[in-house]
Amino acid sequence: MKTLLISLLPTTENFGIKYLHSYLLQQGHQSAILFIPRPDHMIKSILPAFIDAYAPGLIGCGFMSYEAPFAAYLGRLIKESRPETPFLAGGIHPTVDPEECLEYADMVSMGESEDTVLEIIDHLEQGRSLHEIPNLAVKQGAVIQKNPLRPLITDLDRLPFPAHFPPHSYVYHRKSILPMDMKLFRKYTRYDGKAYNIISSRGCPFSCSYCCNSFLSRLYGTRTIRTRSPHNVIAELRSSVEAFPDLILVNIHDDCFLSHSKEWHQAFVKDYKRWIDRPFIVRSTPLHLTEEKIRILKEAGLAWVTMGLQSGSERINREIYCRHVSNRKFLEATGLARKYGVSGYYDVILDNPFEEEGDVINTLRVLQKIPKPFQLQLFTLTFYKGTDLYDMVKEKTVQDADLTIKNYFTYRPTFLNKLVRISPLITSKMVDYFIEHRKEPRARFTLAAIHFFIVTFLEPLSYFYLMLKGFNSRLLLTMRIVIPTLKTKLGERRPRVTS
Ligand code: B12
Ligand code: SF4
Repeated sequence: MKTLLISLLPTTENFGIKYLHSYLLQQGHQSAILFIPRPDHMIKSILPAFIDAYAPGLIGCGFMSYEAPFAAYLGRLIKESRPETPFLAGGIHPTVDPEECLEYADMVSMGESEDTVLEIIDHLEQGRSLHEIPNLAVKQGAVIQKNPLRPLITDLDRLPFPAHFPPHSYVYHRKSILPMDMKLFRKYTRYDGKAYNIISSRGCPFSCSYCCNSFLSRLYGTRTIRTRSPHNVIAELRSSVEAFPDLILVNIHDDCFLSHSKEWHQAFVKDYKRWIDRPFIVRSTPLHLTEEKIRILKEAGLAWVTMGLQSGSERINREIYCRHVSNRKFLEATGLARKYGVSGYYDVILDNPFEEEGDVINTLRVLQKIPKPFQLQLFTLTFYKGTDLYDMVKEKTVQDADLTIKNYFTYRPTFLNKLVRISPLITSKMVDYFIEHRKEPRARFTLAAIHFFIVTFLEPLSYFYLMLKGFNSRLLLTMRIVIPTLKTKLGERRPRVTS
């Protein structure tokens, strides 16, 4: 039986869908992926014919919350036009809200789903009932039945590698569904497909209240991190650089790559230098970034590290975000990144209704102390259903709390938010001046002008400089990734049709 997996991500870099696809192919099933990077309603006129031609026995769609309105549209479209083909929803949003998804999906697979999808296919092929399959949520009349979850996969090495350019894939491009070719793949993959994305572990040592990990750790009753062996990770990377020698960069998406043990990193680094030898990017919590680890990783090509400050108010971090990291610890970690020539990319959350003006000023005070140069990644606080913070806001009915799913990057253009944005590129004295004179029209006008200049001209230059530094001043290498990066950054800010 054939399965059609649908991805709604704006890029082809959908780990969940790729893992499922590789698993089904490895287990001897036929599977295809349909990427819909620019969802729009024109698909209505061509999707049913595509389904007829491919003739899947199961259609699965994986999505996040902001993609849910379009997933609902697709679900209804499939129900109306091809009611005989079951529509399965999976991924983080259906895991958090199976009830909502069952309004347009025949079934929902909650949580990690490799073995669940396999079991569904087996049951469909044998004409058996699906109702007892672990992880599945189904509607029985008006009642929703949620089956218990199967244990999380502990031996991640048993899973096949997710393909960079998956075989049997199609893309919705300019009102047509086309077989994916290299040109289309590059168009719809960040950095023109020249960065290889990989995950070496599942899970996070933290459980921040705004993050879906707070939901997942409650759902599974554990915060254990499951890791692949360094050998298995290197084997995946080796096969990818052999197949795509023009890969420039490796982007490691683990929630906290530095949570691996020192021994794990040592084994990884030894083979990485020998076989892969390309700059790589990681994410970490400040608590896990130690001198020893960053030194080991820098030697192997660590170019930059993404880390969260989120707020410079320790009260907010502790009481609202449940992040038990002091500002001192965060600053120490930024100092280590600087010391070892690793570029820093630091996350800050804005527009938090629990924050007062003084809290945002505290954030500015911490930012003033980070060794320059560094880059900020600013997010508007989004309350995802299922997270601890969402529940907290609902309970307390906090004023100004916008519970809709917003574009992450469109934070409010307030005076202090703008000051946060430009703070890496102005002097500490200027930050002091703007904080002190924040109510005065002259300061407000000057800040608006400087903000415009910095965002338009200086930020791209600073980004280029940080990349050059992270790539150990290798100008040619930096130039090769600059254009794809600019395209990617602009693309991430493009508004999307989602319903
Ligand atoms: C890597 C990652 C990305 C990658 C790739 C995303 C992807 N879908 O693969 C990139 C960088 C593209 C990304 C982008 C964003 N991300 Co992101 N991302 C993650 C991260 C850290 C890991 C996800 C992952 O790959 N895990 C490993 C794979 C194997 O697990 P999985 O995806 O969960 O898939 C399994 C199951 O969910 C299920 N499943 C998945 N798909 C399907 C489909 C079917 C049919 C079935 C049955 C099952 C199924 O089976 C899979 C295998 O076991 C998660 C946090 C987390 N820990 O989950 C956030 C997370 C998914 N991201 C999130 C967000 C908000 C975003 C952004 C919107 C934020 C932003 N920066 O703008 C963007 C959106 C896209 C854009 N505009 O580009 C949120 C989503 C919250 C929500 N409720 O929607 C998360 C949960 C983080 C958080 N804040 O809590 N992200
Ligand atoms: S450290 Fe990052 S990935 Fe981990 S729970 Fe916090 S926000 Fe989520």
